[in-house]
Amino acid sequence: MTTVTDRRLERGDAVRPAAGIVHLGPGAFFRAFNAVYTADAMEAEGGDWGIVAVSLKSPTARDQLKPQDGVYTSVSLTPEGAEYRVIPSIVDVLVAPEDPEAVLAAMTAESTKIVSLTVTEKGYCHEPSTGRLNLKHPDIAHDLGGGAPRSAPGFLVEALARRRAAGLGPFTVLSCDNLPSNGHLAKAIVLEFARNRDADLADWIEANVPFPATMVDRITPATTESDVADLAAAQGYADAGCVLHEPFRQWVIEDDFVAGRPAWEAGGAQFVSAVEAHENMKLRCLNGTHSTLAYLGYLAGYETVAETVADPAFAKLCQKLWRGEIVPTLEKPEGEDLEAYCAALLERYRNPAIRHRTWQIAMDGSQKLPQRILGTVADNLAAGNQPSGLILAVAAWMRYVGGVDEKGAVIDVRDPLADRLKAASDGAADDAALVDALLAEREVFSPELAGDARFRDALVKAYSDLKARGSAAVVADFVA
Ligand code: CS2
Repeated sequence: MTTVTDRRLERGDAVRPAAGIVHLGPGAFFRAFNAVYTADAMEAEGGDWGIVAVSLKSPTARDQLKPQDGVYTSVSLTPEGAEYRVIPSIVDVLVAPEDPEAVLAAMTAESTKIVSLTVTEKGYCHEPSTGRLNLKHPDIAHDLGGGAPRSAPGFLVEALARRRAAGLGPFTVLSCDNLPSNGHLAKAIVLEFARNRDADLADWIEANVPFPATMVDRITPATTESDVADLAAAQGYADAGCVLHEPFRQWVIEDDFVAGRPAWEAGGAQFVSAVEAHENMKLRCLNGTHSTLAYLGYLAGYETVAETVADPAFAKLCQKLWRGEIVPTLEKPEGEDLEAYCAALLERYRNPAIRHRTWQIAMDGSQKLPQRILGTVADNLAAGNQPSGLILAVAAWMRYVGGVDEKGAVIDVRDPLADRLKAASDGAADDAALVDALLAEREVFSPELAGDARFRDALVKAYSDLKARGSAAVVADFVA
């Protein structure tokens, strides 16, 4: 069978751009998002914005992409059918643990103007409840010890230190993860790391390196083997690196770049002076209900988001959360209509062509809950409202991390704190003790929130209710 590379050569567009970006985190989201916008920018305006994609962990992306020259297919799944596009933005793929010096060489190349990141929440090695760098994180402790870096903060600081020593200018650090004020968070973490190494270096970074914040949005489920087979059947070529995603995409970026940037606006990116209101809207409205659907939907036996919201009670749950608990906490971002935004979200969740597993979204809840749900809960409590729906979502997370589903089957819980959370659940004498043990997890819950009796007592009730009656019945009652 021909490959995606042959297909591209047949079309005659074999000239590749030179590299201008190093990207940490070459997973499906990056391929469906950053690399697509960059392809749009280069098609519209040219420029040497080829991307060196770096995996900090596994060789999977390299093994998929290297044999096909970094080229792959982005498949847009509309309810009416699929649209295929070959993306040529990736010019090299590196695996950091195999050769950290090669990664540092790319990051310190004179031509590198931007280092962007999609390393997921846990890649920041921070404490999600406070946003501080976790100095006890094994990779951070290792990197501060001075060996070849392993963590994203470790690579960023080492590369910036070398650029400074060599008299090269800095690069822009562009966080594209679902974290609140992701640019400020990345900056705080990099500075804290640098300060633990060398105060002068930290001052230099603070004065010279921009960390623009971004809001990123495109639903991109993990690619499966059957997706690769479907693409081969539909298009007649093999592509192990393909990605599938919804048609919708939105990228809002603070326009603060030290050495230029691609014309991402050619793909529709919005450049603004402040991103925070956009980020909060997206994190709380989309990711907040995504996580809610993931835990409650998984417990109710639903495999995907589309299946979950096909149950009218779960669709109503989203609407009730948006209207009653989430939107009232938001500042309206410029150019957005919050009601229309939420209505469109439900349509996106309903897209029957997207198989986004509740299990996938349920991953890493300890890293996701604070910015997706707990901040909204705290704002409601401060305003004197009881956010009963979001409390139900937190109780469902507590059920989920206990590791046993409603039929008694084991749940494959993926979370950096999975063992600790399971031990806390297993050691508890009753439901109240279990809730208290999980609330004592300081990486997730702030002392103020954990100590709020309105929250804690409602959680115990919701947890017991879910355990006694099951998620589907509890959700149906809640929206009745
Ligand atoms: C999802 C997100 O996996 C998850 O936790 O909530 O990846 C979501 O699909 C994206 O943020 C959409 O932009």
